[in-house]
Amino acid sequence: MKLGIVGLPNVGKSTLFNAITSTKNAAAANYPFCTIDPNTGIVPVPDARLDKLAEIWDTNKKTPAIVEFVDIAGLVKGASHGEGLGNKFLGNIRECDAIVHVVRCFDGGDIVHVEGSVDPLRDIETIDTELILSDLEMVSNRQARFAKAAKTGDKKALAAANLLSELEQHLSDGKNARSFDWDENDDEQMALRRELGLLTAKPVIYAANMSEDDLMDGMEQNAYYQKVKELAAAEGAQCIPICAKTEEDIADYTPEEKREFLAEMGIEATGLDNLIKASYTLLGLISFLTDGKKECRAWTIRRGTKAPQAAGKIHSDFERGFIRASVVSYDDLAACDFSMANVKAKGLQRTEGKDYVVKDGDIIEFLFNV
Ligand SMILES: Nc1nc2c(ncn2[C@@H]2O[C@H](COP(=O)(O)OP(=O)(O)OP(=O)(O)O)[C@@H](O)[C@H]2O)c(=O)[nH]1
Ligand SMILES: [Mg+2]
Repeated sequence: MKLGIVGLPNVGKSTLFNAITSTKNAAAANYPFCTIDPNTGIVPVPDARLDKLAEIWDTNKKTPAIVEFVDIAGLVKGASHGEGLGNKFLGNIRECDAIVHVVRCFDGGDIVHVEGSVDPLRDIETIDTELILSDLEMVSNRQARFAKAAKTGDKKALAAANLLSELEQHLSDGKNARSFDWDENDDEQMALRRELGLLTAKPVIYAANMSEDDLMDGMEQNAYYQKVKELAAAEGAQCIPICAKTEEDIADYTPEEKREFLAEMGIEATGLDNLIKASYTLLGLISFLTDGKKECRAWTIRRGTKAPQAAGKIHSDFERGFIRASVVSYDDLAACDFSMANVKAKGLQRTEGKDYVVKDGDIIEFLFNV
């Protein structure tokens, strides 16, 4: 499961990637198309719950959940027709499961903007249009193929052809595939949707990239950000304010140095951790926790996963021989002052069976027998 960092050239995608991955692996410089080949990085997901458990246990090993980010080249107008290596770059996005759309929300005259001015809504539209056009081409091709197959009386092909006709119209109207009226209960439709791998069907988060000054003055005051936030809200998407440049500068600070820096700036936290957490959620992922002196660990599962399959993440024997799970939610533990005695006294330690749907922040011990 990975997220693609997408946007116009020179808006700060590689800078953000370097900040997220705490590396300088991606070349970030003030000229468009600095990035051509995608950079890939594995990023630990910040989790205060895991930190707290590790502290309580004075654990030997703390293992966070991870998520993968891909820094993709900038898209320009005409990308869907191959402009600026467009087809290659769109292909890189197709391989991702979700999108972080970086939008330039800082002025700064010396940083080149490919369109000559700063206008986040126009920029978002430019990118969306290219993604929609690329999807449209794919949907039209597939529609024609299904329509041909339907002529032989193939009912499935006919249903697919009709669905894709509607989708084709929807995209032609300039709307993205996310907002199409999919029938989530129709397995064949969902399978077709997955198979198509449409760019605009992928979930998206907007990252509003602001200047260092905004970080100090308060990011809410940035008018560009407010516009992006409104647009995101209308789409039901999240918009996270960040200052990629500063994040990159402080990426290799120690936690103490970071705290000092934030205190000096008069802020509590930067946007980066929020962005990583939101990205993880965007992928439909949650974490359950295991704890102990030997190791405290956050395990990644898809939302909706049942206890035996969650156990299988730890070891296939756990799933095969699953008997039951002993579960305490982190929030309950916290509410009991982190005392297991209190948790038990209040009956908050639950025994769950094979149909239990694991929740984010569950601390679990599995009982199994093989
Ligand atoms: N002032 C300011 N400059 C930034 C910020 N983020 C990025 N930049 C600068 O903008 C320029 C472009 O940044 P990159 O990260 O290379 O941009 P990109 O989106 O990866 O660009 P391409 O790979 O060419 O598509 C660099 O000179 C960065 O230092 C920011 O938050 N504030
Ligand atoms: Mg780049």
